[in-house]
Amino acid sequence: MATYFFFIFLIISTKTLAYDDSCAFNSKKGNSDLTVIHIYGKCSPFNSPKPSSSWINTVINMASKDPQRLSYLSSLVVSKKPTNVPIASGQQLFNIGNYVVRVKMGTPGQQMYMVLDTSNDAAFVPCSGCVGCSSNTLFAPSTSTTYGSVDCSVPECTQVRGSLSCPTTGSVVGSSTACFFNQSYGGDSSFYATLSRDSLGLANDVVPSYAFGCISSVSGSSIPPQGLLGLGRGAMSLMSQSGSLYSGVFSYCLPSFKSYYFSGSLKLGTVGQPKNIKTTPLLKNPRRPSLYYVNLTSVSVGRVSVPIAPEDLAFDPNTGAGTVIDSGTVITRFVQPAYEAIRDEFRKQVNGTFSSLGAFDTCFVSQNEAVIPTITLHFEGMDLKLPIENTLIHSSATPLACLAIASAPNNVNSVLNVIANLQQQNLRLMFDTANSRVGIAREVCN
Ligand SMILES: *[C@@H]1O[C@H](CO)[C@@H](O)[C@H](O)[C@H]1NC(C)=O
Ligand SMILES: *[C@@H]1O[C@H](CO)[C@@H](O)[C@H](O)[C@H]1NC(C)=O
Ligand SMILES: CC(=O)N[C@H]1CO[C@H](CO)[C@@H](O)[C@@H]1O
Repeated sequence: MATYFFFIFLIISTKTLAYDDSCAFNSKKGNSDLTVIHIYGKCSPFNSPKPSSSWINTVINMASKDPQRLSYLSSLVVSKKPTNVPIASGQQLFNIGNYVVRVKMGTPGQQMYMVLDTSNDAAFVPCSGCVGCSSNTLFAPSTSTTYGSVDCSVPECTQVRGSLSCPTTGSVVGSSTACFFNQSYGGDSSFYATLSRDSLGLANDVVPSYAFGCISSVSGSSIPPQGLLGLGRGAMSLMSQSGSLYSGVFSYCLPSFKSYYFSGSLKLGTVGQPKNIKTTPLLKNPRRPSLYYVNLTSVSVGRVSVPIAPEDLAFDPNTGAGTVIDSGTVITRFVQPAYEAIRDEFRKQVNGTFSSLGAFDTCFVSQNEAVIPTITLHFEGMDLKLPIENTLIHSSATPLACLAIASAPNNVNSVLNVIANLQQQNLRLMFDTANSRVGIAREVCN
């Protein structure tokens, strides 16, 4: 009897170890809901090695890539030709790995993990035979009955490739007219992809003939193993390519970085979206059609409206200045004068002794969180009061807490404020591209 129980226990525990139901990516909530997991989360295939340092160090580590991400976002907004959407340099394009969803590419569907990227339109997937890709989940076009490469003559080829012209020779797929791009990055590296079409399976939906870049070679430093799902606003984005299926609407709730075991969700389409949600208009920048620009008008710390020069927040399509909501930057960044004004007011109200830790310059011994002032972002028509866990990041080793926002790198292109992941966690952000608005509501999705 005891042996019998032990045996059952063994089966259960083995099963729990091998496969945990909480890691099932199948939607239980709705047909168009996908599970969103943090790249270092328990259910992520990319979580090994599990970060051994404390999570504040993990965040600091991840945030160390933010300056590159910001320079990528900024470099794109100053592009001279409005009709040519530049594809990002690979290093910066792939320098994002925060939250992933599981999708199925092809027929029958092959499981792929893709990073959510609200500031890119195009999608990229590492494909079989890829030279230099570090992934062991590669998409095999040859086993999909619905796969096709895209010809140079189609408009999508120009859209994804920016100002590069189609080559007449050198295609690796055997046709000299296949649309491909060879993008250099990081000085001595490049990646090579063929524009392709195939069915994209998202939860219970299928987007037929979805155009994406099939990566066939990477040289130099390796590209992260996961694919990239472009959720931007431009022509090649998932919303544009899925047309009436989702009516241009999606929302996500990102789980906390800290919650190793939990997942959030990506809801596609109008069904099941929050009904009573405050929204703010999206602003259009023709020079950077992918980005979700919003009108941030002021910032408060506690009851104090922080004195920020209007030009540090103002939207300017010519310079790219303004505020964007991005799923790929780790901590929220304000241009330096705006950040310093917010920080100084915060310090004044917290009245401690402050030290720096990584990207954070306002760390202090936090005794009573109840008296920490609330930071409110005032958008046109919508206020976002940041929950305390989106305002402070705690060190596990010491009693230190840090203000979890930072200054944008102070270089030439530093005109952009970016509302990033850490400030978005446990909120539902709903992007309505058809009606040009974004809504934010509190939702604990951990
Ligand atoms: C892509 O371009 C790089 C240099 O920019 C070159 O070294 C590499 O061979 C090219 N790859 C292909 C497949 O054409
Ligand atoms: C942003 O909102 C303010 C206040 O409502 C308004 O005066 C300004 O024109 C808006 N800016 C843009 C670019 O829409
Ligand atoms: C966070 C904190 O402790 N704030 C205190 C700073 O000092 C003022 C005045 O002494 C207090 O009212 C705040 O509570």
